[in-house]
Amino acid sequence: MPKPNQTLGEFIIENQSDFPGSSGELSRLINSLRLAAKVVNHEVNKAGLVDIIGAYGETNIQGEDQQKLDVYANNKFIQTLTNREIVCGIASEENDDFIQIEGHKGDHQNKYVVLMDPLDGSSNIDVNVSVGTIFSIYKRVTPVGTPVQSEDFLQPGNKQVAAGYIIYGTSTMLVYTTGHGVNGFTLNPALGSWYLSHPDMKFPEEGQIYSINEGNYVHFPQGVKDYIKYCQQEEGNRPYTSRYIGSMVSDIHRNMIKGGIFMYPKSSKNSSGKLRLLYECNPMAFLTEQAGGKASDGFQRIMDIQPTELHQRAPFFCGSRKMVEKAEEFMAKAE
Ligand code: AHM
Ligand code: MG
Repeated sequence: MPKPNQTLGEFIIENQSDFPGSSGELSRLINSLRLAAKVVNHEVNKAGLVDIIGAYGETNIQGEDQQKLDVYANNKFIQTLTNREIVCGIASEENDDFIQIEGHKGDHQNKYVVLMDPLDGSSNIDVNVSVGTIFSIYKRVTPVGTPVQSEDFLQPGNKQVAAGYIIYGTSTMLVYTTGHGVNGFTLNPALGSWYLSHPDMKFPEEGQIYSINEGNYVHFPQGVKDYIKYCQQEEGNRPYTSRYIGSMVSDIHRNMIKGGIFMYPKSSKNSSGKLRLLYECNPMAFLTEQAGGKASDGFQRIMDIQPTELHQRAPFFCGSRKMVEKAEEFMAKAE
């Protein structure tokens, strides 16, 4: 049972049994992520002070402009995990292909792969709105001792051993799960320590917030249009409140605490929506389910989708269980 005021380091030691196999590899991996997160946090906080904001002049493989801090965060997480020889492979939203990490002995001995979106919502940096890092961890499926292959990364979300996000917000938090509930730690920037501030986080079963980019309304499928109208009707605890930051980590973090649904559906412009299954949907789905919520593509459980491509996208409905179920009802009815 988590104790308040515990540091993340203490929490990891006390909850070793939450780490499958308990060889210490996964806890060292989480330790490396929290270290890189502190460095990235420092840089994100400086964004308004130094000339680090603005497009970097590169375009990522999704055809979007990269911001300088995306590149910085991507490099920092990759460097930290590579230098500490803690994983055998990394896939990042910002890289075309996955990276094989052989280790200094060249023997490919590590067993975990990390998939990440190093700085989600980075278009918000210029306007001082919260951004986040999302990570997802799997055990490799190819034999230890050989270089990682694409099948090590193309695993369904239900095979994740851990996932989490860092939210660089009014305060910086690290929220993660190893499949034994969700715990949130807040960074004390003066001390550089993460404190257990949100033990055993739970999505309320039912909420009153819906989060969706309604500017795309005309392009949405009929089921989504009908559900939005339902959210706006005056009946019972409705109309709901609409809240959309455009930074998924922040939108879902708020909904997890207050109760709500986040949606990024497909549209007539984009047949699979926008969000990436491996870097964004799966880790947020694992956290959501571990917090008692539900995550689907409108019809089926996100974590049961078998990925076929690293940068594959998926429609995403995620949040309080009853709200997601209601949205799915509307989707099925409109089929
Ligand atoms: P990014 O990975 O390029 O930052 O895009 C993901 C972000 C999410 O954080 C957010 O929910 C979504 O894009 C917002 O998109 P839109 O502006 O289309 O509503
Ligand atoms: Mg993203």
